[in-house]
Amino acid sequence: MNLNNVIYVKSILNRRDTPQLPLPEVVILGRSNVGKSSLINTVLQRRNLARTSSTPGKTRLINYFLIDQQLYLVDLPGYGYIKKKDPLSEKWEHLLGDFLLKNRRIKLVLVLIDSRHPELPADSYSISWLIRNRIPFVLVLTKYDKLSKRDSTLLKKKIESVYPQVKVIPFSAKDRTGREDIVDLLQQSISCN
Ligand SMILES: Nc1nc2c(ncn2[C@@H]2O[C@H](COP(=O)(O)OP(=O)(O)O)[C@@H](O)[C@H]2O)c(=O)[nH]1
Ligand SMILES: [Mg+2]
Repeated sequence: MNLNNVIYVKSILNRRDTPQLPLPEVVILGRSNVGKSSLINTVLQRRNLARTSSTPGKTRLINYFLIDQQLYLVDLPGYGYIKKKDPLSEKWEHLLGDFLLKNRRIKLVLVLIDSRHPELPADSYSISWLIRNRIPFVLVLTKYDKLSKRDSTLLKKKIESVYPQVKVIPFSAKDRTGREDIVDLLQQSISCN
């Protein structure tokens, strides 16, 4: 799969408007500002691909990118925009949950967690929700460059002990730590149909 061959497809509000092609999907989930757009741009080596589709007003939308006519990379709305006060609201479950549960083409969810705030209730909630619903996911620790060497090692160990069965990928859009790991996951997700 050629990661340089990528196009922005569309932004949708409703699951019914998902693109027509029956391709596998890798979905990106996380709070607003956690680094979703930056991850997409870093992994696909495009400076402004993700931002183009997340201009103000489009933040509640589900953004679709098509890689080499083979895989959709899907940028979900950040939790913060769905409900500001209570991320554990029924609304989250309704909007994102509906999308995640009823979309059988999802191969993997990348759950983005800010390395500096690894224990936010909203993130723990999403993780237990994914486990409960048996949706495959990995944890991506974003902004890893912001931690000291010591803190980053401690954090990775800690996350791995809290979620022993889960793959954990330290990631930085700044120094591109973890990019190759995510590229590998994208490649794998098209080969295991
Ligand atoms: N230092 C650093 N900053 C980052 C990283 N990823 C994102 N940011 C910054 O965090 C802010 C939010 O990133 P963005 O990708 O827009 O988050 P989104 O709302 O989840 O799409 C921006 O100011 C980014 O420049 C990273 O890996 N390292
Ligand atoms: Mg964004």
